[in-house]
Amino acid sequence: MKLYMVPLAPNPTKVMLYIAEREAAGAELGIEQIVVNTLKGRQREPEHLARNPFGTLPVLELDDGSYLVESLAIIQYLEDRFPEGSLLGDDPLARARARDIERVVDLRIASPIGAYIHATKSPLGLPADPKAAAQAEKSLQTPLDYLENLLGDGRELLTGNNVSIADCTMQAALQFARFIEADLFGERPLLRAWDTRYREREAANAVLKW
Ligand SMILES: N[C@@H](CCC(=O)N[C@@H](CS)C(=O)NCC(=O)O)C(=O)O
Repeated sequence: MKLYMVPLAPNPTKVMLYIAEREAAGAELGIEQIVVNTLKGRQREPEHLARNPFGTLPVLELDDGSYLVESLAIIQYLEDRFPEGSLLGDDPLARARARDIERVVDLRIASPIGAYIHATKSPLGLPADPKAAAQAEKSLQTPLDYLENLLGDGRELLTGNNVSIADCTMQAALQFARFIEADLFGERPLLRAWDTRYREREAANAVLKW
């Protein structure tokens, strides 16, 4: 299999972190990673549009030559195809909780972080929009409080003491913020401590560049 990706971009990064976590735990997924340079607009060229007409990353090329074009579906496929040592585990409630927190992170934190970045110091060169940045920062407060409260029970990581897709999605979003040197944690010591802990992991060292 081949993963078409680009370092730094959040959706590819969450899949890259997922793969690195599985490999650090001993899984052999056999995925070659290929960079599609979005700064040069390569994702909009015919070669990539033939893989994914939406021109986005990540894309997973399967052994039969077909493609998956959504990051969460890619992760779910790898969970199902390589179930031994899967990140979600096999307890239905634990799986639901991991997915629940991951969705909160992706929809309520990663999206506003992306909006904040593009409204302040866009890597794509978009014009600054202070009003949109303030709105994005405001909408981050409740979901960040939610995570701080979860960590209040002493858990090591976002879903419990084992790594989960929620940690991968959150770190992918935070890397994007670190790239523009934005600190969006506020007064949330547990979240800061979780961030430090996560970034010491082998998978984080292998994938995160910022
Ligand atoms: N829902 C998709 C979103 C993919 C997406 O928007 N990827 C961004 C990078 S984080 C991208 O490829 N942007 C380039 C573009 O839209 O031109 C997923 O989760 O995979």
